[in-house]
Amino acid sequence: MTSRDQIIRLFRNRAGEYISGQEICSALQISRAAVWKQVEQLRDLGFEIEARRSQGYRLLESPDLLLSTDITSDLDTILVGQQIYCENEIKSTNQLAQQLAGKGAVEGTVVLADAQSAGRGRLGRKWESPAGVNLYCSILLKPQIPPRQAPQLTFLSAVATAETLREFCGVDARVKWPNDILVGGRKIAGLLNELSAETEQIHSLVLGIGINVNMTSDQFPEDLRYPATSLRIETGESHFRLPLVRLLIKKVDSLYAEFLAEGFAPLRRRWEALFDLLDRQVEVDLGQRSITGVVGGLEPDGALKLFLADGSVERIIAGDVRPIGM
Ligand code: BT5
Repeated sequence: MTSRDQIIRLFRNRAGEYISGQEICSALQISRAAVWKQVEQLRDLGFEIEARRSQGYRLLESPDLLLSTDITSDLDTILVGQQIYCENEIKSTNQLAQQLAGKGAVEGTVVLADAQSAGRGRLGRKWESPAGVNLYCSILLKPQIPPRQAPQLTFLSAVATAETLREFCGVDARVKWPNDILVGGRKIAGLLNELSAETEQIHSLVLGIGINVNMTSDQFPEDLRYPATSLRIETGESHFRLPLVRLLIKKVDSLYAEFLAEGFAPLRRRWEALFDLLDRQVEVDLGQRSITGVVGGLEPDGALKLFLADGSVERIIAGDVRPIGM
């Protein structure tokens, strides 16, 4: 732990109390001048710290920063979040997670960034990633499952994200097949899973999760594929990202443990409970052609089951699903 992390943890553990300079010196094993320097650096980051000559230092306010020391404190997960990287601005958290995987990073490693300069969507699309307002998160997994089952874990990040948003602030987050998270029909989060595998074995699977937290309407470009929203737009207030990311990490951890122990079935049930197009008439854009039918749920492998008017059943592996008559 760095001196900065230690001092933050000390302040957090003694919320509202003055801590003497001497006590901080001995806890961190640094000089008084170094303590002062640390305090100044924290102030530069946006921490409000009061200093009183006879009593010491007291933390008054913390900024909405993502610091690994805060995230890991009493996190109590089985696997996810044992190692956490919190970056300022990087190209893409998925890209860094893949690089770390190549260097042998442990399963469950989490990469977070305050901003992304080249946030990735699917099929080479871009993910808008302004600084300080949203969550950009990648989680490295190494499941011992055949690569053809890897798409099942797209449903894991979808369920984790939607359940997290619902529990965090009560928004009616829904899943859209295969991997968007919507509130009131508007996209609040996007998911991008990236796989590195050979025929028989998965090397790494990076779950990329982007959640619009405090983004305001004027921060969205006009040419988005679908209407977009954020937690702030939906709830009318801004939210601290720290408790949100902790909840998300815990959720991914418990769902992954459940997936490893019991397979896809429980995840599929959870996903279907968050999917509001079940039994609905939809149009599916397959690229070259579109088909219409009634949604019959998920197949065991994650494909979407569609009942067509002629009585046949179509399995959709990839495509864009839109409800008809909404
Ligand atoms: C996605 O792609 O929805 C996947 C987005 C994954 C982003 C996360 S952030 C952490 C991790 N690191 C990364 O580099 N990526 C992941 P797709 O379904 O292709 O949607 C992309 C489309 O959504 C774009 O073409 C825009 O039209 C729209 N879009 C872009 N930014 C958005 C935003 N912040 N909110 C809502 N819609 C957005």
